[in-house]
Amino acid sequence: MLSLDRLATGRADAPLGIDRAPDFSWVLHCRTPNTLQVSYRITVTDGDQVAWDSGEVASRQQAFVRYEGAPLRSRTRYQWTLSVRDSHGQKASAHSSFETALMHPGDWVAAWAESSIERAVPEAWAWGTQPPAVLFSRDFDVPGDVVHARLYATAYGTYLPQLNGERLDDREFAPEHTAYGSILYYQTYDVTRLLRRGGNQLTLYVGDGWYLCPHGRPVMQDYHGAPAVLFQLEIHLANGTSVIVASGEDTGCATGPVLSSDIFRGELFDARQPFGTPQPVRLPDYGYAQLAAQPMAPVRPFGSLAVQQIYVSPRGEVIVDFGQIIAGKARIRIDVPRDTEVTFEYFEVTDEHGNYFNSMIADQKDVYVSDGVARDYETRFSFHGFRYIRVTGLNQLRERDFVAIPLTTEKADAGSFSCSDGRLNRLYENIRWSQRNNMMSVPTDCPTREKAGFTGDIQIYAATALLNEDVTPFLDSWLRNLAAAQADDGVVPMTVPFTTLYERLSLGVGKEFGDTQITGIAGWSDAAVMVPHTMHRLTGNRLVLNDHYDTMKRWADYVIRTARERRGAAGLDPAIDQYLWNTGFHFGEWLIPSQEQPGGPNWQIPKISAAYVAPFFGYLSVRLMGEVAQTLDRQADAAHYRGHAARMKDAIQRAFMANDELPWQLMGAYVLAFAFDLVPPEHTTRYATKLVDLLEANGGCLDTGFVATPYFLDVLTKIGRRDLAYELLWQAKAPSWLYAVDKGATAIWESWKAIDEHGAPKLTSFDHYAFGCVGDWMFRNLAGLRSGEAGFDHFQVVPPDDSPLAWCRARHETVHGTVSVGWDAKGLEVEVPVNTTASVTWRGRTHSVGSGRHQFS
Ligand code: RAM
Repeated sequence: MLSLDRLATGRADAPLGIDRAPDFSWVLHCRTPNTLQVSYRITVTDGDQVAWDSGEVASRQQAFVRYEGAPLRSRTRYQWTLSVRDSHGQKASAHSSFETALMHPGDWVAAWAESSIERAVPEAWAWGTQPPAVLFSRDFDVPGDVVHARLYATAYGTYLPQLNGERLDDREFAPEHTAYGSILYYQTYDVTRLLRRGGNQLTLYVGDGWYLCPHGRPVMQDYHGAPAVLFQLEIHLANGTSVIVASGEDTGCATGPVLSSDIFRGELFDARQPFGTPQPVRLPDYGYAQLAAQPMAPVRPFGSLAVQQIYVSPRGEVIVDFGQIIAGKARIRIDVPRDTEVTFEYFEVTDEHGNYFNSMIADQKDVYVSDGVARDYETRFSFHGFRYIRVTGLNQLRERDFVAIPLTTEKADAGSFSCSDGRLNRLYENIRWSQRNNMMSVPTDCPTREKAGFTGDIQIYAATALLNEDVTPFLDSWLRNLAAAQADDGVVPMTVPFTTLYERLSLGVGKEFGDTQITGIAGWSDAAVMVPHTMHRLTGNRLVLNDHYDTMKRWADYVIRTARERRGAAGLDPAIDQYLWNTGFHFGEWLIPSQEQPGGPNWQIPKISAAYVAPFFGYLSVRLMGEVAQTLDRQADAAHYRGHAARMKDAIQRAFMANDELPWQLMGAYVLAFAFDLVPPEHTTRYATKLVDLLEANGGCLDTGFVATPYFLDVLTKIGRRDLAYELLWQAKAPSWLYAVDKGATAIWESWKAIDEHGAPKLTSFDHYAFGCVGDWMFRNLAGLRSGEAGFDHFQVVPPDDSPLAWCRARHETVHGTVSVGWDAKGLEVEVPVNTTASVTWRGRTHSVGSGRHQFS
């Protein structure tokens, strides 16, 4: 029997608060083997009005089907019915729904309410100098019984909403980190249950968040530096009437116990401080054009962690250890006399003796001052990256008084990996933790020092991210922000959202490279093309290519134009140079381990390695742009970018590959040359030998940084040395993945030698997902599970026949359902979801299979 489930709108189950044409997906189940979908039909209705009838569409598509009906009306719950026919003539149907929010700026009647309380100008990075959080409040009457109520709300700052003293849900950091100059999300809440007949109070407690933080300040015109809220509560009563309660002149503002709130560093909470009498607000006209309904799930707690041990360090510090690096906060029972000041300092690793170690440029700290009342305290407007807390001011610490609460943008789990080597399993767990810890509203580099949406980091990590979790809405949201951050000339900044800190940094490093304006960065800005391309490759999502096509194209055009118009420093023949992107600032092969130096980045590396990183990545972006155009059937563009990529490849070969070795004796140069298929056939053997020589001369350890590491193991396989790929993965000397595991890492380190042989930590991040990119290779080459060119509608299972492992299992939740692979000495078991096919290679024979469970021995 055919059945349907997981009907999703925008990858979510019956969401509230849609303001764009949504896309639909579903999963089919059927015990009959070899089942494919033959057609689908979607009808979307609003009461008895049909808003869209797709008609019967002969197609196997079961995800990313976009609504194409009548314009959607605001505040409407639409029902949708799906009917599917399969290849055995069976039919099934199912229903779901979604609800629109405010589709038009004109739907907003609320006025912006801004705090009138004087704000001291905070200092960047100085803990405790940010002004108090502001409580916006509105008292109102509900003149009847409530049948249905929605709150639409947002803020400049991050807000915590409560109705009659109760939190509306468990989300954190609304309205999320966005390119505030053009995008500000608003949230939709079902508050029916929390309202009562008669007097009610709505409050929004607003901390500085990203928007108001001096070191997170957005790059935008008309920045306004005060907390402000916009809310519209729409209440439908049993008597058929409705009431709107909106922000405006009846909103008051006051400060209270949060005396300083800094999302990067922590907060100062003085429990003795009551909220003041509400003051009138200002009513600035910030308009509604920037508003968009939050298009993805919120940041939420992801379970909780108990204390593993509390100990006194050699220096006499009291340290609470949760055994795992997380990003989030702690809930702490505090029961101390009035006026006692308690300090919580969060950190990732101890020094080699077990003492507190601050690996960051500033503290991560919360301070609580007691009013004498026992309570559970948790920071409201900040999060920290930590495994340990150093506690001062509390006597008699009890393990049960501390709970760590990991926070992350909520996403459906989409993967698992396990094998006969426990160290690889730990590596995989570390990857999962770093992924969670670095997806707090936007993909970040680390949850501690910078909390920044570095474009390079997610470019490197996107494939692994997609195999582990359903990050589609999350990345799609980030790409909207990327588009907003893209400059008129096509430049994509180093971070998205772009903040003034990174704007200054970009201008500063640019000067070193002879530029007075911000230029695109190879391997970082290329995220504009590479992230959507990777999303399509792993999920078959054509919408993402369509929706972001202009951004991608503007980026590829920037590369082409920059190469043509600017001559590089090497003095190459202009006929060649015009196809090489070889000017401007680049991070290059960022963090090559042998070139690292104590105390900060080695800025020589960008200079040297940019000479190949920029032309190679420029070529790749243009080539991928050609593929994207082809996928979308835009033939003229496809021919244009393909032709251009061919000329770029030819120029690269003529400029750098005339000899039997590359001009740079860096592993990364060879890795990328092979990875991007740039090596001329006559040099393949020689370059391969060269790469192997470099690896062997380095004691079998990699010496690649950010941009080449993701390709290293694949390149070794490509040159016929899978044995060396295994050696690299199983390498335990630094630098290597397992070195970190052996040193007790519980997340992925930023630097390969973050902890030295003697256990001494460096000033670096211990929670950076970038090098976790190896997860993608592990799925493909240890488990042997590989997507097709456009998702898993046809995939491959190719367990290695020379694996050092005794067994391996992996699972991936595709848009079609669960794919799983498990093999050991006895045989192979593969699960192929309905509406997919697979080719399975086992013990030298290839089998074509359809849906069902298959065993091979
Ligand atoms: C560091 C970040 C990030 C990297 C940049 C270049 O500060 O942590 O990982 O992308 O620099």
